[in-house]
Amino acid sequence: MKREGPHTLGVVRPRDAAAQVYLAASLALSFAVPAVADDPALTLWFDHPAQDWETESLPIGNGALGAAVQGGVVRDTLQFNEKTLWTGGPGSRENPAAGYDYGIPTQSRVGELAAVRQQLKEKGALKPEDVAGVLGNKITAYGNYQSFGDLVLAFPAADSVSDYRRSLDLSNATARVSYRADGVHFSREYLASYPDEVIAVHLSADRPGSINFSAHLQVPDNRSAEVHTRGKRVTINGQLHDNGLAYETQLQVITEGGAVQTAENGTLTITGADRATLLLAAGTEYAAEYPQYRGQNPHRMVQARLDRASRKAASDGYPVLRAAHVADYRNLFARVDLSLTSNAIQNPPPIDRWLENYAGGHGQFDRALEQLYFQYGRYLLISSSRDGSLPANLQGVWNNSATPPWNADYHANINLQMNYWPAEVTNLAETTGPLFDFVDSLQAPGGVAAEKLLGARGWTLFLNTNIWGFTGVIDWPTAFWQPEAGAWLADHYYEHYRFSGDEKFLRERAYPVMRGAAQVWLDSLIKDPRDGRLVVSPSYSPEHGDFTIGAAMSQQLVRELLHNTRDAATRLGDTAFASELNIALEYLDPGLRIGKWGQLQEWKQDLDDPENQHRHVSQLYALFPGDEIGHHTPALFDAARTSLNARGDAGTGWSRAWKISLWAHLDDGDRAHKILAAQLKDSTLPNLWSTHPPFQIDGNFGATAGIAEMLIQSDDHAIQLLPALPSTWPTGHITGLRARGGVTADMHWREGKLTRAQLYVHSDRDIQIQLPDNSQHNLADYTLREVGSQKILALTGKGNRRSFSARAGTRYLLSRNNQNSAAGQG
Ligand code: FUC
Repeated sequence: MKREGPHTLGVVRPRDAAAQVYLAASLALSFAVPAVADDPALTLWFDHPAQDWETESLPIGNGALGAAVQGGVVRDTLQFNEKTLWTGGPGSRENPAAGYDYGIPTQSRVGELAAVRQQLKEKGALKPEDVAGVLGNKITAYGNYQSFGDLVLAFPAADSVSDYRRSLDLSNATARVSYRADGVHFSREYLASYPDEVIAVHLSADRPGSINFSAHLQVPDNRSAEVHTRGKRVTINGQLHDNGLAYETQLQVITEGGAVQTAENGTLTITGADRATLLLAAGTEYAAEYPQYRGQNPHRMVQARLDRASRKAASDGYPVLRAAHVADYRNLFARVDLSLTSNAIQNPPPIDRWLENYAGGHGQFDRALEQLYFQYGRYLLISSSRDGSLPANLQGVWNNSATPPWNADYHANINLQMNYWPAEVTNLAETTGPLFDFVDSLQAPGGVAAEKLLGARGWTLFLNTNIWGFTGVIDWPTAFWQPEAGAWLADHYYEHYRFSGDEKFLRERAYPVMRGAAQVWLDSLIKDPRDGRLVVSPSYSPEHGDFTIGAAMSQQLVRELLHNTRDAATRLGDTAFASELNIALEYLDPGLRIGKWGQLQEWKQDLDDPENQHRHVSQLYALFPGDEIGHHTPALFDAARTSLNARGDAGTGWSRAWKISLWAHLDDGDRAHKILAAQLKDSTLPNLWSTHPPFQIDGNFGATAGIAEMLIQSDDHAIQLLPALPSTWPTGHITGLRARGGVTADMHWREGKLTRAQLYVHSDRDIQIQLPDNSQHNLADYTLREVGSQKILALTGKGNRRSFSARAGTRYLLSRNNQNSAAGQG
């Protein structure tokens, strides 16, 4: 775990005034409920308990733990998860004879691979079923992400219930249920604390002695379960039947006033309390270590966590636990503020109605919903990806099923990557820690996979992975062969370096992974007999068409990886490897071709059908998230637009989300916004979870990234401010976005024009600023000042792209001339 030492109240940064207000308000908690009012612009609320887990849960999480707030008045079920509770893997009894093989066949498949390559040389294309018949692998014991269980709270029936509200406030990552029953106002607050490693539920009422309820833990029957009680604590532990994975969860109640009874069956009964706090910890013996993936029995860890949190809550009270959580969360969340409305929304409708009434972005409520949806993506990422646990899976950390869709695993032909698209640009770089730890842990099995399946050195994976080092292949023809997945994941490391400029990270973390991923391709690219270029074979454009040689996405991904690795090798003095990469790059087919109807070709041959509206738009990788196509490549830029137009604006959740970023990179803010609107109308559930369908979280993350890409873009060439501002967002501001090269940017705009931008630069460098080439903007009308000294700096260059030399640790203000100060407020 990479913690910076104990998180205490001291982590409240003095400049984070809001956190201090929360702290003060929490400490002043009295019988008046709710203690802290929700921030209306950042709150999702329902006027009823969840009637359906998928569409109405309100999620909380601390990365490792997640919970879905249902909020029933008489029976409240808090379904919870811990990321490492999976069936399958080593020791699975699914098919004892076959066992678990990481998807990697015992015998090398290099001979079969050579045969497929030969056939492709001869025929040019092969049906996916035929390739899967030769290279696919019947798998067993892949496993599924599991629900850990439910914390069930039972309350006395009430004659009259009114004012019911179930809400989630993104400004402080707390959920709340409140209602009036028989004249008493009750409140339950739910949070998942990262610093204290527990889920907490705090129950209060405005009349002393009125907290009466029972609480028990319930776990699914696919495991052994022993119940132990000690004082006001209940423990359930056992092993999953499938793979023997040891798990444990503990629940503690702390009350003020009243009495607690602990029954042997594990039910805690609380009577006549003024307030009560429930604390829950959970874990398994999982360790991310190939080949066994087992560590210590979780008992001590779970016990220690709950002991620590309980001591804190018992001596200092729940407000202190809450304040530490809020401070920790806001340290990440509060970095970015987006405003698309001129007045903050005061009384938003319940989220299901708000979404239903959403009419495509016209009017304050629509824009406020878009704003909320953007921040929800950031909230979900913070809640499902924190250091010390696994990365966000297809459902983040939230799953209530024993057989979730796609096993709730990690798909790496776009989905896992998309989960992390918002991380850097929306200033949540810390959330990438679990992704890098996870990909690091794939090096060992991924090395065996590369050797057995490709006959290559280095490491890779082929499409999907679980928590058990699955790096081999499945046998589903539609998607089983994507060995470029390793290249794509390795590029995330380099992106982290490009945004942060962190040389130590490049040397110690990024480079070894990138080098291994690149090695695979040095060993397995082949020479295309047609033109002598180096190509990927067999190559498959996700998840349609035939297998061919050198499809666009394969080539683009490999080229980006070799390119980045070459740059890193040169920087780090690995010159021999840098020259090997240079030679390969010289002969590598770049996967960028313009076809007969002006499209960007998806395959090396000109096979594209203008009627094809498949959800994957893989040939556009080079436009986004790659940056090979941009203003610097005008012909390819136009071809990308032609292809994207033909593909249409529809799609599943993640597919629409990708298209938001793609249109943003084609400078078309209105088109990006049109897709965002469709995303909200047709690919979003009432609780704002994205739906494929079913619920799949990548669409949330991809859309949040898309909104950021509408407002800022950066590459080695320039930082583009407001590159794709839609006409429906005439006035607004965003603070705290990040650009490559260690820059943090705030922007204010009015009537579609940038009024001012502030850039905080973290290292000495030349910065090129680019404003949109439209009639609204002329960079000559702006003045650049150093904040503090007020010194005016010259911008050199022409048109809307000009540069200046920036100094580390300095803020620069770019403001539109002839504006009175009010106009600058945006
Ligand atoms: C990719 C997509 C599917 C689905 C799956 C989890 O294979 O093409 O649509 O999202 O991932």
